[in-house]
Amino acid sequence: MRPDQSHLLLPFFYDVHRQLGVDVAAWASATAPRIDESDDRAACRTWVKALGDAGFLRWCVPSAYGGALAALDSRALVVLRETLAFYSPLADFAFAMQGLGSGAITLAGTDAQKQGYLGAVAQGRKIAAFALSEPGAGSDVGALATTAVKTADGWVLNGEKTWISNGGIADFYCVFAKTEPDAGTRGISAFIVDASAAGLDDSRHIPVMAPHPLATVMLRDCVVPDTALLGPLNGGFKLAMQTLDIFRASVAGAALGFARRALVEATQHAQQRRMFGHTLADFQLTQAKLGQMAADVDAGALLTYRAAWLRDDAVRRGSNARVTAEPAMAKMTATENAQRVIDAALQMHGGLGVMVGSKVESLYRDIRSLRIYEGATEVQQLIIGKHVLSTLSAVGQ
Ligand code: COS
Repeated sequence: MRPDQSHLLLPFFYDVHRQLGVDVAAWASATAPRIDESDDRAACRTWVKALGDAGFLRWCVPSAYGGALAALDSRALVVLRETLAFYSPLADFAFAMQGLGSGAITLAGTDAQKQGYLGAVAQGRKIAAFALSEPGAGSDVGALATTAVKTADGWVLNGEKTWISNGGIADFYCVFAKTEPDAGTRGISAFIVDASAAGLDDSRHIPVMAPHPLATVMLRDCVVPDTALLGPLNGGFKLAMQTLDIFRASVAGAALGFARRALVEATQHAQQRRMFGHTLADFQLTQAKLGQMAADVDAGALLTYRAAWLRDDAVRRGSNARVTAEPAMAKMTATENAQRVIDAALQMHGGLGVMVGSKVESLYRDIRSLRIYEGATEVQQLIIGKHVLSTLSAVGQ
């Protein structure tokens, strides 16, 4: 089965993205290993190795450190995630977390930090994780309570990180901690913490409805050297937000992959399933439903490609202007629309749709967390709302 990739002809994309889309679809449909995903952690490790061996993880880092292009390219991330997600949500997850977990190093690392981690990420030799959320700080990042205290030799970290993707299998974590506990978002710094660091315990696995490696990470008097500080002291909140600005558009890409797959499954089912002497596809009710689903997919897709293009164009022009509201719009719309599209596909399948093991049943579980992680839909609404207030009030003056 191959996804329809006619959207790659849109002017948002260059030939490098078009070729990438074709290559990853060919790999995922024919060459990629068939992986037993019953153990999510073992399967994710296998996917990271397979994606590394195939060269696709090179798109997660810049070329100076073993990557595919000079700078991290949002459209490439979107194309890769959209295509991988069409075939395997766990392959998409394994790819995405290598990018998200190392993204802050790409954006703000020293040369030594980049040398130490990015090449290994691109080859699949080191597994990366982004450790921001805490039991009391999910949407409200400024409320995080993990502390990093300066000592003569480095830093001592204490706290609890949770909902950490790749927790338990990561080789290193980009940990966000308070270095000035009373300064809110202006008192947070980032650290690279190796999983082998004394005082780090990532053994608490969190089982979820669409299995993927997720854990709570405890930091108890976890000592890291001065060289572990990532980016400016107390600049961690902005670094986290800049990282999310890039990867939120790619979450939208993954949602598109799920939604496109659901649309294919629904269409094929509608053309084969017979009832009342006709195929399901013969009924106007079905045609209307499929029409709505296709439009929902394309609405999410256009916002996603715009967000990725805007960021890549800003990087190309050397602009420091933030691209924040557009990825938020893309993530919100693509994930919410994908949920609706998948629900409609499941409904069209009738009883088969809820049968454990059917593709639409697993997609129904796979899509759900995308509306929550990397900023829930409500957070995206907040970000977009603030942007509207600031830009439209400026227009009115
Ligand atoms: N890029 C750069 N700087 C940013 C930024 C971005 N995308 N977003 C905010 N900032 C800056 C602001 O300009 C502000 O700077 P100053 O202190 O210099 O004024 C500072 O950061 C604080 O911004 P703001 O006041 O908007 O922060 P809030 O505490 O109101 O938080 C939300 C804003 C809710 C949008 C933010 O906390 C968020 O995105 N939360 C969700 C986090 C998330 O995705 N969690 C999931 C974990 S990852 S799986």
